[in-house]
Amino acid sequence: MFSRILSRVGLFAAPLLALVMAGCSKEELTVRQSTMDPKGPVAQVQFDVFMDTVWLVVVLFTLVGGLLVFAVIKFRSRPGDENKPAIVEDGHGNPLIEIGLITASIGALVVIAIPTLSAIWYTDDVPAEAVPASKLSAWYPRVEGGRENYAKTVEEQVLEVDVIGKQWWFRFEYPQLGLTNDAKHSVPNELVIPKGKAVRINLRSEDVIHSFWVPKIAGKVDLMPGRKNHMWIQADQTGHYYGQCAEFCGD
Ligand SMILES: [Cu+2]
Repeated sequence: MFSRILSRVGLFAAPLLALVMAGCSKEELTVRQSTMDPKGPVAQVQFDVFMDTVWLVVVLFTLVGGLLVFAVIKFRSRPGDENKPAIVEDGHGNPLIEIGLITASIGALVVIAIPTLSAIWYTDDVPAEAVPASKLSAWYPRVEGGRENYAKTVEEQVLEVDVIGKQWWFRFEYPQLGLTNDAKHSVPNELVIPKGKAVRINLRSEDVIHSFWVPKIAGKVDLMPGRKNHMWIQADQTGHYYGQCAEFCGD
């Protein structure tokens, strides 16, 4: 009996599993824009929250699905059941099970809430522990007595980049380095940051709603007209990371 059920389940499950696994190959994960291939602490923390949730859901799915399969098999109709009354008398159920399920649900929410909330706090702004290594003086070549010698107050700051959303493109400005709003110094579409250093990103829009997104570095954050927004990013490896606006911002 069980082997027949198993073979039937396998008939559907095996191709489905193969299909799912095909989407999980390492090559699929290393495309230009992939949240499954984090290359910095912000993307890593967000990916970890995702995986925490996935594993919890896998456990819940197995429990609930397993109970369902168990009930379907155990309480299936058997030969001779035709003589039994079709409608079973209603009962209140088992209060212990009900309370247990409510408690377990709350427990599952708490288990998800802890990494989620800590990730929200962590990704909000450059964390205190990352600031010492990310000061401008730590990475920007300081030419003694030369014109590149920035004021001490500036060197103590974390590198900030202003990201300005435009329709179909982004403009990047580096105010501390004097690379600001003019045709010569603001940079379209290509953001350059030092490796392994936290960078604070100030987001604003000059037209419509945009969403700044470099999947391997950090999750998307919206740029709202008339509002300031911020995020921080860090790339732990040298390389080119592709991103895009995650809002349709034309027309
Ligand atoms: Cu846009």
